[in-house]
Amino acid sequence: MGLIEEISEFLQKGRAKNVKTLVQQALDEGIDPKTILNDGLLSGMMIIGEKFKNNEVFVPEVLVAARAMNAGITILEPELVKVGNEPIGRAVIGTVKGDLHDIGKNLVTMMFKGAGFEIYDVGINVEAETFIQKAEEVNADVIGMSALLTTTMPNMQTVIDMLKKQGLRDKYIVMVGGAPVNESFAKQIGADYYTADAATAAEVAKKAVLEKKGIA
Ligand code: B1M
Repeated sequence: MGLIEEISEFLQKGRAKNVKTLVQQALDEGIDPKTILNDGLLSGMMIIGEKFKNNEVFVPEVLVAARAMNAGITILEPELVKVGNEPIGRAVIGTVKGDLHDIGKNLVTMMFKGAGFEIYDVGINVEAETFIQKAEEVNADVIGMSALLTTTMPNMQTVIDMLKKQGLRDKYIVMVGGAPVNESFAKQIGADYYTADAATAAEVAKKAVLEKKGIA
């Protein structure tokens, strides 16, 4: 079994220590951090997600796999986050109210850091007011929201509606993402951008901020 496959296997078993060790070993062997992330960690988590859906594994197994995923990401972070000198903008990022999933949100945070953003991670289960208050407090350019449940996706709209009510909608670039979210939902709720993955989110955010500031 190859190293990347082993990382995926250990992640599925929730063996955080092994995942950490093997991710470090893969980096030491010169394997591209993005390959480790996509083909090792994320592919392992996809398999767990599929098994969860089919009732082959349950919440405790998913939870330990998620811990192993976060452990692996911690080792990868310095490699994925190669920050430039000048912050290109500020972003407030969180998972919407009612939603406790944080792995995708953490990846988005990391990729934004890598793209040169100053990040304000407001965490999980975030009230609409909190996104807005934080954005106002730090003079953010971007509000990024993640949702993993069909039941929590509408809470993204709550934030956008609240921004409109407060006359703040045009002040911020609003970005949404997460497994159940898609382009048409993003349009429907009036978000500026939807992206399917964290790396693209960071690229799109950078371009949008530079355009808004008239730099690009
Ligand atoms: Co949950 N869960 N979960 N879960 N869980 C899902 C989401 C589910 C699809 C599983 C399934 O049935 N197949 C399902 C949702 C069904 C639905 O709504 N249609 C589900 C369910 C039902 C639940 C519970 C209700 C289960 C229960 O209690 N009975 C419960 C809800 C708790 C709550 O939030 N209130 C629950 C709980 C949990 C755990 C706590 C056990 C754990 C979370 C641990 C944690 O996050 N620390 C967990 C996990 C791990 C999953 C799965 C297996 C994996 C999610 C994940 O981390 N994926 C998931 C199955 C799946 O998604 N296939 C599932 C890896 C992560 C990198 O992907 O977050 O999608 P993701 O991020 C991607 C992109 O979406 C994008 O970038 C990333 C890739 O680069 N992205 C953005 C994300 N945010 C973005 C924002 C952007 C742009 C891109 O711009 C701002």
